[in-house]
Amino acid sequence: MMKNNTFIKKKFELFVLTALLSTFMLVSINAFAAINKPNIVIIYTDDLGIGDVSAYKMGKLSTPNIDSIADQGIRFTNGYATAATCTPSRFSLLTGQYPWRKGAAILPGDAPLLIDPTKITLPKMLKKAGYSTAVIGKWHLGLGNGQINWNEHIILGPNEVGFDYSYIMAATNDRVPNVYVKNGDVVGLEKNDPLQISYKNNFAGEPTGIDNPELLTKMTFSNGHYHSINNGISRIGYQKGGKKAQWIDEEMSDLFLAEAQNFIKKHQAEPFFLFYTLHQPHVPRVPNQRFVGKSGQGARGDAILEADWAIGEFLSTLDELGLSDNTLVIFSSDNGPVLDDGYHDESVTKLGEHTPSGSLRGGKYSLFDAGAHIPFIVRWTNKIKPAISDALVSQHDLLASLASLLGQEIEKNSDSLNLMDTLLGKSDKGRKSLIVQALGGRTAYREDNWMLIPPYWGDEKLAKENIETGACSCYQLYELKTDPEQTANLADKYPEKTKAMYDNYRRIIESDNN
Ligand code: NG6
Ligand code: CA
Repeated sequence: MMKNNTFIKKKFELFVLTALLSTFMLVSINAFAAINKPNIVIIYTDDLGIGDVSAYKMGKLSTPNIDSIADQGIRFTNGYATAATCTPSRFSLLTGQYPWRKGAAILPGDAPLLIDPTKITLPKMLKKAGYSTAVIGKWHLGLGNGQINWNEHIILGPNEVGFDYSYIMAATNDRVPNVYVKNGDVVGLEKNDPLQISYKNNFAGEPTGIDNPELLTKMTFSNGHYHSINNGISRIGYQKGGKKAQWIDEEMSDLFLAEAQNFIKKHQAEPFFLFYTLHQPHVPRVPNQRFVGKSGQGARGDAILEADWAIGEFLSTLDELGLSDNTLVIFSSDNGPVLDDGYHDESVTKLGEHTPSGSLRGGKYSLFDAGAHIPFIVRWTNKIKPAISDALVSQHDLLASLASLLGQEIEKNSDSLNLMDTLLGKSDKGRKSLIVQALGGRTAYREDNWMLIPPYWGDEKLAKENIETGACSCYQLYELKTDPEQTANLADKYPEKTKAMYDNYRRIIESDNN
């Protein structure tokens, strides 16, 4: 009996030891994984200027939650999107390739998928490294093959270029279709009310902004945006049917936030990559009632406060799940700011002293610096020391940088540079040069602190948007460090510098990198 008891005791001890050991090993493996594979979240706003983020201390809005990312991270003062408009910037961020190599331009809502599904993308690379991947929010990179039937499952979209999960608006909030698409299916569509989309002709009997102004109950258009009406606002393009599936703008921010929170809750036990692409402050700016009037700057300011709040809630969820220390958070915007982008929404009249582009010249669409010079902040709590970096970094460097962090090989792609040490604050060396794309596929060239704008003919100003295009029949050369406002064109003063930069710029443009 005694003997038997000892035996059982021994066996139990062995069991406890084994259990402890395996728990220890599991914890170690997790800790190892945690060090090597941080979760990655890119929080990406739409048309937010560098001066809109109060951490940059340029404007008059207060964005405490975005600022908190900067307080704990590295705030880049020379961070860029590759373009001054949405589709090209997003294309580059996801593919690591310059947008003009692909002729990327602002897409209509029924455009086919722009990204080649056979090519490497950021989410594909991360999937290979063992990540669960999702895009939640604005897409604007095309869907399908050009012949979309919105009532059937849509093949060719985020899920075909590396995202395990997608919950998106197809294009922009001012373009049809005004519905959400979840993993290739329109959400909430009813069989007896099919959705039809056209960018050519209206559907018989459907009201439009131009013909039925009495139906524009929320805001009126100032430029374009006079086609189909949804939620009292007319948009670009025609849509018919799918009434139950049509979004309510006031609910969009909360919905994307809830989706983002759900995704990280669901995937908290594994490495995840979330591309959280907020729609603010793109037009039409229709924040939830909770934010209306809160900025004193009209709908644009209110929409930014709404976005900042959502970002705060999202960061709190990371905290509550105990994930903050193991999550690399990258905050940025797809292009620079614009005030009147097609609707009367008091963004101009109530702007006051606020400066969305800081002291930079131009804005969204422009070849001048405010077009693509955007807020860019990287946080990895307790891993990187809070700092400000003046290094030149671009969103399309994330592919090569994160691939290097995770030991992933990527196909030869000389557009995307590995700047991981810089992004983590271990180096202050950025890229030497960068090409940025403006409206109409025009490009400008930055090298060190110099910006060269080659000659372009055409309007010097977008009249409605009140933004300088940067077009001039002359060469323009600016020194951005001493003259960030781009007031002094030094091309005539430094003809050799101008020529040398032009040659370097052409060399990149002509380089074969597809
Ligand atoms: C422009 C729209 C503008 C906006 C932009 C795309 C007009 C007059 N203007 O053509 O409102 O939708 O396209 O913005 O229609 S972006 O941020 O997605 O690039
Ligand atoms: Ca944009």
